[in-house]
Amino acid sequence: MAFYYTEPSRTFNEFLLLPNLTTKECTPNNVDLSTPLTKFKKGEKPALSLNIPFSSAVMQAVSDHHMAVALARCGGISFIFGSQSIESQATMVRKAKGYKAGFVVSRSNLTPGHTLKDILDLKEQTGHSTVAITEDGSAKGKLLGIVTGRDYRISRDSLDKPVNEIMTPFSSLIYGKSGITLSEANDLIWEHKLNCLPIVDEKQNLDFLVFRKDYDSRKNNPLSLLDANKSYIVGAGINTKDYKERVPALVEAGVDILVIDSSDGFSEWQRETVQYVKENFDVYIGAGNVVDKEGFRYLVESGADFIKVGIGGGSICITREQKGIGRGQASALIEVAEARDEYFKETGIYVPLCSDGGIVHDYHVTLALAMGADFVMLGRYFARFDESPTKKVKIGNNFVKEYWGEGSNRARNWQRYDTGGKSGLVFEEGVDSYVPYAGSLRENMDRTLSKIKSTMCNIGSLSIAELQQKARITVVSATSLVEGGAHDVILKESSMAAE
Ligand code: RVP
Repeated sequence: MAFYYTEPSRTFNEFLLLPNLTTKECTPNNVDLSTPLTKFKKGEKPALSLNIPFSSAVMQAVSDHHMAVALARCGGISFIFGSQSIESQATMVRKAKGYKAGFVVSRSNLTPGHTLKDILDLKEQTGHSTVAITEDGSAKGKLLGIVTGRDYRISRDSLDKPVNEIMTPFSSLIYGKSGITLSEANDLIWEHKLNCLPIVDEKQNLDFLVFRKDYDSRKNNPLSLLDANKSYIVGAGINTKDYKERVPALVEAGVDILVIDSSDGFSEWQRETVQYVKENFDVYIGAGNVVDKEGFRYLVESGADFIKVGIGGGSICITREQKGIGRGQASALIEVAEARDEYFKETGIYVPLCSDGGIVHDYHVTLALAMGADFVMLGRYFARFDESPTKKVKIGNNFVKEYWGEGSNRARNWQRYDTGGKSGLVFEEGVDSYVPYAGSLRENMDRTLSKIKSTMCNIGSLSIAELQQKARITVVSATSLVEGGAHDVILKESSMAAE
């Protein structure tokens, strides 16, 4: 006989948080939203953490290299979409990793024997106007000079002019020595009015470049999510079909963490994929999606570093209608969080949870965190911003952005939905849609974070862990839902636009 759950499947909309005592030190400025991204042992620190509990969805319409940089600047992480060729996904990862806020591995390099034409071709290709000239033309070769846009005049100089007649030679360069700190490098940049400072080792080999333009960006982004080389931390989605080819290319491109992108992750395919990655690479990997204790256990015991929760709750997702599987996002999260806490008690290993899909209002994020998520994954939210990869179009008097599901005919990401059998998308599990255009990520994220911090202060908690311990959550009745919005008044037009 089938098993019946006694409780209905619930969504975030059906819950509210109750305030606790707010002490005087409990102010939004004192709230710390950092959160673990990878599993860790009791008493230890996770290898990777986020500075804000946000990740952007593994979707064509959401997470490319632009989104990855913009979100990492705010302190979160993007998982660059996997429903593209291995090559183009690896290029996106490389671009995001190369976009460093500090010490940059030089990405435009030539030898003194090249010509002005080569410089111009390279500039066209990479968009960089600073070219390092090294003995062997590599990023880490012996530095012989630097060429910038100020070193040549296209109208006067012949395209055949050799680089060694154009470049500022090493003997005239101001440079820093390997091992100097970023603030020392910045001092040199300011002192000598440079745009770019090369950093070389004791053998004159090029180590990094430090750019003046990055200075302001660093000051304005105190929560930037950076690795030890001051590159942004970048994630990428993979599938359980071509991982043996895709993962090496992504790792080579510098990806920090992978996630298996699947509508239903409770499968032997996922176990095999996680095990393969763990056995062959030194890279972190999340798995999912699951909606119950059994799915959580299975993937954690397979070696996953974090677990993603949610089936069918995505705004563009029609899996529940098409196949009749899924679970209300809140119910799924509550059960999986319980399983995670039990696992922690048993083993002393804490496995972060990502609540994926179905976040509509900003307070849903706070609810998800209170219910045990360590971070959330959002698609619709990010698709609305300038930084998402999709077209902004005007419909009537309003600007909108395109947003489509990975299971739609437009994305045709069959690997995400495959349950074994022939390749290809047999029926759709997602729709193609528009979302209201909302401006820049930074502006919106600042507002969302303010709301989350404010609620956390109401609950008397200064960290996500404290929120999870202290939160008191109540189910709302259908009638009290109405009471929660503006009601029994005639709204002025200016109020209608407010979220
Ligand atoms: P939302 O934030 O509610 O837009 O949901 C985004 C999530 O929806 C994704 O992270 C993914 O789990 C899921 N998704 C993506 N495509 C589809 C689909 O086509 N059904 N679903």
